Amino acid sequence: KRLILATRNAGKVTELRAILEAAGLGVELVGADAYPGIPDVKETGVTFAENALLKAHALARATGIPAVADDSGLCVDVLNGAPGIFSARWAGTHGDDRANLDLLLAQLGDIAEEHRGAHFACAAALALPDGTERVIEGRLEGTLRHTPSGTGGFGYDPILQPLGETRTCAEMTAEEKNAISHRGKAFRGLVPVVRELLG
Ligand code: ITT
Repeated sequence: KRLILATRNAGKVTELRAILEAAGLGVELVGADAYPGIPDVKETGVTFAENALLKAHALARATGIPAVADDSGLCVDVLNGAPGIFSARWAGTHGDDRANLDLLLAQLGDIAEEHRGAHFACAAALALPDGTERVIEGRLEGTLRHTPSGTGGFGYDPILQPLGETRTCAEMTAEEKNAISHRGKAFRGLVPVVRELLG
């Protein structure tokens, strides 16, 4: 049984593969790179779930294989949930993590600790070629530091300090972060769904 993950991020493939293997489902996970020539889908949804579903359906349709896709981002309380689905291109250029983070810190200015609440959100969608779909969402709640700290992870990790933690996500090992992260929760939540639909 094959499952394809709609990402070019090798780290995500490794993370989901480990979760599926631990569950002993007998499912082989491959990255979208294994199927070259599939056009990128326009992420026109207004929620993480809508965008994840768009990507999963497009890939399942194009390959004829069950597909998983995730969409994620940082939602800041005082910004009414922004950058949200625009997290990867908040400062204009897709994937310019440093510029995105610097802009966000500038927007927050010296707003006090108690008003710096934020969460990472992830929606993981599974779509079958016949159109069957499921979505699982995960969150990681925390507060935003005034200055970045740590070199691990990516994106906004150096400024998000999870609730109950003294470190930022960028100061944790990948394993420590996966155990509590929005994506870890959403991917682990996919296990029963994969068992139901592919098992
Ligand atoms: P894909 O190829 O899988 O689409 P992406 O980086 O473009 O990867 P994501 O949906 O994974 O898209 O992430 C969107 C943005 O949200 C990402 O660029 C970060 O700025 C932020 N983000 C998401 N998850 C994060 C995490 O675990 N830590 C830090 N920032 C995160």
